[in-house]
Amino acid sequence: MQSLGTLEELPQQYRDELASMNLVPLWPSLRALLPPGVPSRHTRPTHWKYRALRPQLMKAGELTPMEKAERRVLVLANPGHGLENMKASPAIYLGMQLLLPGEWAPSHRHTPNAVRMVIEGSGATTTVDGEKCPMERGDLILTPTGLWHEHAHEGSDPVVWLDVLDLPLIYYAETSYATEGARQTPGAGRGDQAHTAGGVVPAPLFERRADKPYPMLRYPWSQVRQALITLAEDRPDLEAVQLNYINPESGKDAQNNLGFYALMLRAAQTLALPARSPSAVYHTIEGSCEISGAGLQAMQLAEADTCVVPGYTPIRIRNGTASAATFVFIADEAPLHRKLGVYEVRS
Ligand code: GTQ
Repeated sequence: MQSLGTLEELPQQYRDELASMNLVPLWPSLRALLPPGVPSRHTRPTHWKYRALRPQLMKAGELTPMEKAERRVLVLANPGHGLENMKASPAIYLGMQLLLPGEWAPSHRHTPNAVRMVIEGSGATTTVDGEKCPMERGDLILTPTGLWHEHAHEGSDPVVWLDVLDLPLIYYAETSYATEGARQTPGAGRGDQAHTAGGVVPAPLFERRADKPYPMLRYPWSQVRQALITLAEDRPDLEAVQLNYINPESGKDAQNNLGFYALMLRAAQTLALPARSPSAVYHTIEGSCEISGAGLQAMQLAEADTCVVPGYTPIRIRNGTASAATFVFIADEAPLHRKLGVYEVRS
């Protein structure tokens, strides 16, 4: 490939004149902007161990009362993006949130889309758009763009969950903001009861329900786990036992920009995942696994661990147990890449 002229080759006076006119020559930066064949990525493979992180989160519970935090979160920041930028990947924000018994995280709504993957504890609820969604381990709760949400905890032990937001993308687009609101009065519905069986949806007066853009707000782990096991038993020929969290009314991704999946690794299974353009986050709901690949230091994910892998990286994901299934929650940027027209799978 032809090497191009550098900035240093240009007379200083010319460079200064261009800068004073808010002009920049392209050619010294062209190869960095459009590198040959594969993009440059800031995202570094990064592993956050729950066992190491948990005590620091509990310490935050002692140091900072809810009134001073609003959301008591330790952000899982990718050093490749600079910790202060609080990104796991270009479009994904990850946070570990703690709610102590009796606490309440006040109602607000914001432009970024969020989901919660519950890690431990029982008895908390997230009220989303007036529906009080129970939060139990492994549940996925959606708080899509613009919907009011608040968290409360009536149980007896700390509750911890993983927040996954498209915040870096929405912030980059200069569209990130929040509005504070009054405590919601929950109405009917707990986010999951209208769509408990696959293939059927509520049909009031035989019309297809279309009034809510996000009709399902809670995906109970007990049901998703059973669906994975049933699928695995029914289809021993399937290589990947994986489910996509979707909007049951539209059949599209559950949210606009990030994709969410539950993967079951059969006992002793190793799965090869091809290089794809999106960055992806892996979180072990149950069990353990190893994620490895060329140029990637192997990451041993214990239960409740979380890691991120940059795009365009082929990986192998191996069940850490020979005798039991491992269940992995995955979040990626595939819906965004499809909308941008840059989604790619390389074999
Ligand atoms: O629970 O609403 O991790 O607004 C970051 C921003 C959680 C939340 C985060 C938020 C929330």
